[in-house]
Amino acid sequence: MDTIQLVVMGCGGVGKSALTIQYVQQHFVENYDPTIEDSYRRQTTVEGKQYMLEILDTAGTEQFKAMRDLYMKNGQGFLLLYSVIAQSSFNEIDDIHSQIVRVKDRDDVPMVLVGNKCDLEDQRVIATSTGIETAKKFGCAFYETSAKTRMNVEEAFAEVVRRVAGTKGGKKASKSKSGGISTSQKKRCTLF
Ligand SMILES: Nc1nc2c(ncn2[C@@H]2O[C@H](COP(=O)(O)OP(=O)(O)O)[C@@H](O)[C@H]2O)c(=O)[nH]1
Ligand SMILES: [Mg+2]
Repeated sequence: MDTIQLVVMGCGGVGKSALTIQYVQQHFVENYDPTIEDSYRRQTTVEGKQYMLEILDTAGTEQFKAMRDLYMKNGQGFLLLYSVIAQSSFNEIDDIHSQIVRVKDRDDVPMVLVGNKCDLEDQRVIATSTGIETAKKFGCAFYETSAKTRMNVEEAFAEVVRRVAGTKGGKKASKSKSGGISTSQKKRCTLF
């Protein structure tokens, strides 16, 4: 079975740990130590093939830039998280994206842009269209998720795995699913 290394990145408090734990252990953590950086394993099947995922939930606690560069070098697929209720977390995304592209030294790194906490619709400050535009600019996929309700959690991880697998097989990473938030998903989100 192939192993795929995924890295979950984004500002403190955006829900990196909650999203990772929801994906791996199927429950929502209200309070998770923000300084814990850990990696998780989960098996998954994408397009009929099994993969072992090793998911690094980053915490921004690395003392040296070199450590950050190292996990970016080792990472094969990236989830770039912001919170739809925190403008500052969205402002950081450009920097994180450029750092990944610089370290990987290629601009087709398998990546998914994720706007998390979309269950908190009444507190939203980042419009869905803003997320879609940014994902288009990066040439990556886009999902709005909720680590709380589990909305789009499986979908976001599956998409990044598909992109890594596509690259591995020598095929061009599929971009057909980029910006892939449908109106129905959006509607489902506003229900909460
Ligand atoms: N309502 C809601 N709260 C969330 C969501 N994701 C994370 N949180 C909460 O936001 C806070 C920070 O989450 P955490 O996973 O620790 O963020 P991290 O620093 O990026 O790892 C915690 O209190 C979580 O319970 C979400 O999708 N919806
Ligand atoms: Mg965390």
